Amino acid sequence: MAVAIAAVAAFTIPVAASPATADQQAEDAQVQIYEVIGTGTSQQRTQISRLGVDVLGTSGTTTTFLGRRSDAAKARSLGFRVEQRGDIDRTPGPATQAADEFPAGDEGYHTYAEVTTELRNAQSNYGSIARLSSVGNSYEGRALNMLKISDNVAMDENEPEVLFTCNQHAREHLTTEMCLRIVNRFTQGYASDPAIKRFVDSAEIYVIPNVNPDGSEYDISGGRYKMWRKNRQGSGTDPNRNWAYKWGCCGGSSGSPTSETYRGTAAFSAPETRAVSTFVNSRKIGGVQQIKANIDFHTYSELVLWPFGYTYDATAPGMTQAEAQRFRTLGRQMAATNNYTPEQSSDLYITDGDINDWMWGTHKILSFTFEMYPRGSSPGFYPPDEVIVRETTRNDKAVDILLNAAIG
Ligand code: 0X9
Ligand code: CA
Ligand code: CA
Ligand code: CA
Ligand code: ZN
Repeated sequence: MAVAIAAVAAFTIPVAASPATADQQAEDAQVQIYEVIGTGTSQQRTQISRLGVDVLGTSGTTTTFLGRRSDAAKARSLGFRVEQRGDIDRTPGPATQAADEFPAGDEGYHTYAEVTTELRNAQSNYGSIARLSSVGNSYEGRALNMLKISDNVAMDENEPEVLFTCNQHAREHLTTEMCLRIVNRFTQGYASDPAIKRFVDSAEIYVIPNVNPDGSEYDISGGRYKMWRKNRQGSGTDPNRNWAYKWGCCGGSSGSPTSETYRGTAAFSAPETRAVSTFVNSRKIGGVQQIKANIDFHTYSELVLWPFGYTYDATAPGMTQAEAQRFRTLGRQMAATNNYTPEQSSDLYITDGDINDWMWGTHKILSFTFEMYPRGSSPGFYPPDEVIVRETTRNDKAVDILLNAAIG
């Protein structure tokens, strides 16, 4: 109903209605955190995400979103109980300058410059197994760093390849730390740990710690967090709605540039997803995709998710029953090691244009999304840096399971 009224109003000569005070107007425009109770099913969560609001996470039967008062009203008119949790400052800033550090107390997180330094150090300390490159540039021109880890790293050997991607979403900083954990574990452990050595010798491991460096730098610029999700192209494209497989097909993304799930003007209109996809395409050699498996790390909700996200169906064109079973088995095995919840990604909510659907749908890459710590909305996207070690090592075994699946 609210939609119909708004549409009519657009064609009506504006009437001097009871003027809203500046305070009221400011309050209506203010983006706030809301919790929707009674969203225990994927259909219910899809109803919420289709409002075009910024779904922050879900836990049990509660879904947390960032939106305006009118969004909360829409959710209520769908029959949900909605509670307001707090305000958030989303004042847009100028194009992103390099951030010196994370906000006070969280310096243990790595800025883009600090990540770059870590990767350079990995290459210089472990040059025979670690090699730094870039798959392209972000919208604002930052190199999209990639570290390859393997024996004979300068050579393209006939070994199964595995890709770890992090930080598609700007504010999901814990994921960048996850990629750095993978880098450090497989380089520093090589000489002393036979299990690590076996992985590095028998696979080619690619790690991209910052798929969306403009967004993550923007999110921490000025010394306080901004709850930024998208890239920094115009009003921002959601990278995880911009992948080309069934892009925009199914009501799992938005065509409105200001939406937090804006899919962009076309598939791969975002330079970041375009660059990563071009790299993945380039790994198809003699008709055989070399990359066998991928984890794309996100926060939060403690989930292990697999495709397809565009449909509730477990099987679909390009996903046989046996393939769906493989995802389920592997997903459950990994989840048993980190105590996350395993499910098909559409069990969370429908998306179209996400990375897993493209990786699997286009290349048959076993592609998972991990939604990391925390399980519920506190501390949300900004856990203190004290948890980094615990919450990244928590995924060591799951990472090894994926590597074993790729090595076969
Ligand atoms: O919405 C997303 O892109 C991911 N969640 S997040 O809170 N990190 O933004 C989940 C994508 C997984 N795919 C589906 N749920 N279909
Ligand atoms: Ca730091
Ligand atoms: Ca090798
Ligand atoms: Ca190879
Ligand atoms: Zn995310």
